[in-house]
Amino acid sequence: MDMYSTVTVESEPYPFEFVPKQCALLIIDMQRDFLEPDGFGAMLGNDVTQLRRTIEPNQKLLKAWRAAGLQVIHTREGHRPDLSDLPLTKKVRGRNKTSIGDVGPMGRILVRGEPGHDIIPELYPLSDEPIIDKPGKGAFYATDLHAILQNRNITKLIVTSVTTEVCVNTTVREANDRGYDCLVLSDCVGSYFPQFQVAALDMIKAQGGIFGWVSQSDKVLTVLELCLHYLLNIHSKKSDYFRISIVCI
Ligand code: C5J
Repeated sequence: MDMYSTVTVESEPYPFEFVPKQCALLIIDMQRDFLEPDGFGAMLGNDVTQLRRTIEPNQKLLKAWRAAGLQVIHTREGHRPDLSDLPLTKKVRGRNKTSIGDVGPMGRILVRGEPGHDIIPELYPLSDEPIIDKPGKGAFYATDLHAILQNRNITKLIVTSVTTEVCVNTTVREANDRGYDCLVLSDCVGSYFPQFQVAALDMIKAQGGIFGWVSQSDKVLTVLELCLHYLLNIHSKKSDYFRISIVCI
């Protein structure tokens, strides 16, 4: 078992199989405006603790995924500073006094380059990890995500982060229509609304996994650990072999 073998994660509605090297960890919209207590989400009256509980499991998973040398991709929801990619319908929906593009608690709300639009420091991308800037809820709409996945030979996605019923669900549905299999980790995705968290996960795994699979991060971590142990074993056996050969010479 290594990063090029098929591995299996205990999941619902049935085990999820993937080849680690052909699977990307897709971290959706872990942005300051959604998660921080003085961000846009909190300003609208949402309980950010419902999202913040996902930070720690995502950190653990990200650390392990990076250590295994696997593909990580981050997304951010937001718009151009001139708002030319912001539909008026999205701007005015909700009838809030302050909306997307206006000055909010952390700069202009959901505008690229503003502090609130950026990813939280706990999960900050490394310089070689692609960041997909998306104007919509789905990560495939008006982005180059599909091209990046195709070019890197990625066929399956482990999807995490926020919010479960909005950007995570939309992305998983878009991914389905493009031929990707998705595993969603319940402890790594969050909604401001506990009832939507449950319903959104149920919808993914219903009808034999109509949109994908649902599991927890510890199950993926176990599989990654097994792969890493296997690789370490192989390497230590190889170095034993080399040591013995050198001694024989
Ligand atoms: C929302 C998101 N909820 N990332 N965005 O507006 O789910």
